[in-house]
Amino acid sequence: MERRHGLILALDVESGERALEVCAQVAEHVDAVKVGYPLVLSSGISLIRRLAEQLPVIADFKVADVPHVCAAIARIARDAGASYIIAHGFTGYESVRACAEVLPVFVVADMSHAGAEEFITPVSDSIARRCLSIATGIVAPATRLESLRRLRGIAGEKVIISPGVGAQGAEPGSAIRAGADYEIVGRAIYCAAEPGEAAARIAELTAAALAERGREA
Ligand code: BMP
Repeated sequence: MERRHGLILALDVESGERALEVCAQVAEHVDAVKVGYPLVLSSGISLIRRLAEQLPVIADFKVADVPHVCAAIARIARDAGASYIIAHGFTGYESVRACAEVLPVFVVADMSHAGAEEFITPVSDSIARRCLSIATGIVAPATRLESLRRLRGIAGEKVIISPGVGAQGAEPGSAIRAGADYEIVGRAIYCAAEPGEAAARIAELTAAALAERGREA
C-alpha cells in the first residue's frame, strides 16, 4: 500500500451498505481499509472485493490456529480480494508462515487494551523477533507508546501499524511520532457525523507527524 497519509480506516460497522458509504466518503484521506469480524460476519466476505475497488484491504482476522487452517483462512481472504492479513504470533512461527506464504502478514505483537498486559505484553518482544523475518510488519499499540517505541527498535525497517488512536484515547499523530508507519482509526471516523471530514482532519495530523519524522531523519 502506498503511504500518503499514514492512516488506515478500521471499518467495524455491521452493515455492508454503511461500510461502502463510509469507505467512499473517506477513501481520499486514508491509505487502506481494515476489515474484521464485525463486518465480514454481518455482511459476508464478498464485501471485501467491493471495498478493494476503492482501497487496499487488510483482512483483520487475527488468525490464531494450526498451520493448515491458517493457510486456508489466508487463501479465502486473498481470493476475496484482501491485500494483507493480520495474524497472531503467539501460535508460533509455522502458523504465521502458513499465512505469509499466501498473503503479506502483519503480526500482532502487542495490543492496545488494558487486558493486553495480562498475557501478550510480557512476550511481545519475543513474538516480534520470532516472526519479523516472514512478516511484512507488526501491529503495536498507540495507547502504550513505551511498548511501541521498544517494538520499533526490534522491527527495523518493517512496517508498524498502530491501533488505539481516537476512541481508545491516543492522539492522532502520536503513534507515528513514536515510530509507527500508519495509525489505525475506527470509531473516531465511522461514528462521526461526517466521516469524510473526520478522516480529513485526522489525516492532516498523521501526515504532519510523518513529515516531522522525515525532517528529523
Ligand atoms: P477504534 O479506533 O474504533 O478503537 O478501532 C480500533 C481497531 O483496531 C479495531 O478494529 C480493533 O479490532 C483493532 N485493534 C485494536 O484496537 N487494538 C489492537 O491491539 C489490535 C487491533 O487490531
